[in-house]
Amino acid sequence: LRVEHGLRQALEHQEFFLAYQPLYSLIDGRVTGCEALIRWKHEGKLMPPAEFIPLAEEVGLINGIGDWVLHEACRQGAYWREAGVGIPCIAVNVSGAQFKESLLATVTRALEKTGFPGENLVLELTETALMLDTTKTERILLTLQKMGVRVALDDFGTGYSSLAYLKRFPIDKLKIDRAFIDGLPHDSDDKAITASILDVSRHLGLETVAEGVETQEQAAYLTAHGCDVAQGYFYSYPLSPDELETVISKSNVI
Ligand code: G
Ligand code: G
Ligand code: MN
Ligand code: NA
Repeated sequence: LRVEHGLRQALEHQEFFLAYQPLYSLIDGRVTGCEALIRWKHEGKLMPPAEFIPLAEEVGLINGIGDWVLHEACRQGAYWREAGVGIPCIAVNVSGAQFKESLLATVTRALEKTGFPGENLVLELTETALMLDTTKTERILLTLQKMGVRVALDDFGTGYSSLAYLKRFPIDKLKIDRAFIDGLPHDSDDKAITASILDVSRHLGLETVAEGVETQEQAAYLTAHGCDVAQGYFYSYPLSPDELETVISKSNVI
């Protein structure tokens, strides 16, 4: 209850901020973009989003928070473009409730207000979100596609009937859940699952992003099996905007 109360005031008191984790091309090593990750400093301590995001969904605060996240990521992205910092795209996580209720309006407003181009925005959705109402989902995704906004399926492989979604919906990227990256390159189940996802992805013409890459061996396995992009502590932790700028200037992105 105390946390819920804190969460209600957090937007007002500007206690949220975003960290940005860079994504690396496994083909040429450049930074292809970053994922925005919300952070909440509550009573002097960082509260993990895995705890407060589900709470925010439960108590009806997720739309307000999601709205803030999108505006802030687009504001930062527009600033980076203006400043000549080459960040090809910014990925933003969208929760299921937000997807259903207010996503299109929020995205439209955020892009208009900040001047950030839709082509530089990626939305990370989960299979659970897409499952809520497939007709509505299809309509939302087609509208996003018209706006140039790309969609990544997050935590891929942990949800339901993943392959049916790939066939039905306009999706651009798959993010292989880090649960499957963990055991690479030794665990035979993880190897089989990862290789299969990469295979399907290639045949469907999707970009594949591996999450939670923590070792050189994992990166080598993924590169050898045709994964396009990697993200994880092996490359970089989530960073402040300033730290990300430094990484970008070293990685030499156009
Ligand atoms: O950021 P980690 O750094 O702890 O994130 C933990 C979980 O919280 C992940 O599943 C991530 O997708 C989710 N998450 C992080 N930032 C956001 C956000 O801005 N919005 C939503 N809906 N989820 C987020
Ligand atoms: O579910 P989603 O992909 O949005 O989750 C992103 C989460 O993964 C964030 O909590 C982020 O901090 C975390 N993360 C990013 N890289 C790594 C990694 O290499 N290892 C682990 N364990 N977590 C990671
Ligand atoms: Mn994500
Ligand atoms: Na994930």
